[in-house]
Amino acid sequence: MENGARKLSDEYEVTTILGRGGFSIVRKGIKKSKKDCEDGKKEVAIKTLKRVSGGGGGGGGRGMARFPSSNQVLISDALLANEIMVMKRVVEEVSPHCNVIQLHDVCEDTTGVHLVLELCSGGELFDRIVSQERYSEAEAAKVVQQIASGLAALHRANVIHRDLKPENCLFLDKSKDSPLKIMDFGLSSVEEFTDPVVGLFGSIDYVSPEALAQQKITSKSDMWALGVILYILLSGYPPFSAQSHLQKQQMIMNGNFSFYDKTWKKISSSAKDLISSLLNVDPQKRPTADEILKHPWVIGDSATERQIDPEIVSRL
Ligand code: PIT
Repeated sequence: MENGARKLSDEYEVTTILGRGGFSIVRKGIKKSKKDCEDGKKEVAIKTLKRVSGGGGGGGGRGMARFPSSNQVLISDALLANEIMVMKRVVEEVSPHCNVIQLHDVCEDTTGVHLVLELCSGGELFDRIVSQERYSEAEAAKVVQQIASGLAALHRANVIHRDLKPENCLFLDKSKDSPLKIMDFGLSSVEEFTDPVVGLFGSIDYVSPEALAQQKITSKSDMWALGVILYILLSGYPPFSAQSHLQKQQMIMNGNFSFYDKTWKKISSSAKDLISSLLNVDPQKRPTADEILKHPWVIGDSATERQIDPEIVSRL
């Protein structure tokens, strides 16, 4: 990755919109120069983070501000700097890792910062599973293996993702064996640089009990989120669901989930053991990403080739 304040339009032709996040826009881009990116491709994804002019960023919460005249969401310098710091850390200490999105370049102009990223065009995790004809425990295990592998690399570099969810897991391309990539480090933190006692971040479905209790967030909080993802992958519904937000929070804090539903009768006990270990309210008792990679179900010893009920897939 090169540094410096070069103009985005000098280097890339920006084309279609790929997605809009809460505070950013992601568009497709094509590299203008003859030189390809490190991965030999010309197509990239460009995530643009707009800066709040004058800094400060009050009004929108968490450093965000929404100007009434435009519907543009702007980001404060602090959050922007955090995302860039995390991405740079990932570049220096993690990349290239096949399960973590690559950052190719950073361009800056008066409007904000543009992160030039690896283009993932294979779709989000759940969308892909829904469109598959065959889906088995073994395939779910392959997904868990890839997420755990990406997380292990991030955690080794002391990066905590903090917003791990299916929407942040993209397939590189549409091929059958496409790797799955963890992306969106907008809420991430580098363990030794950030106050570990950080308020409520991320989506409620995947948030850990310690985050709800405003306790220390560690890499184990990402492992909780992986447990939630795995529960949904095998059942089609989330482990903690309730009428009200408050009830849901209580269930999460008590680790109150079950395998009572008939859906779970057909699932291997090894998979259920793995979920139970990840959804342990005590972060210290949860396995690390490296430990997950050695788990018999993830390795493929006990994940069956048996088909998962199409009814489950239809709920994803
Ligand atoms: C793609 C395609 C797409 C979105 C992205 C990449 C976004 C990636 C991303 C976003 C972040 C971040 C790192 C990577 O910190 O639809 O290829 O906020």
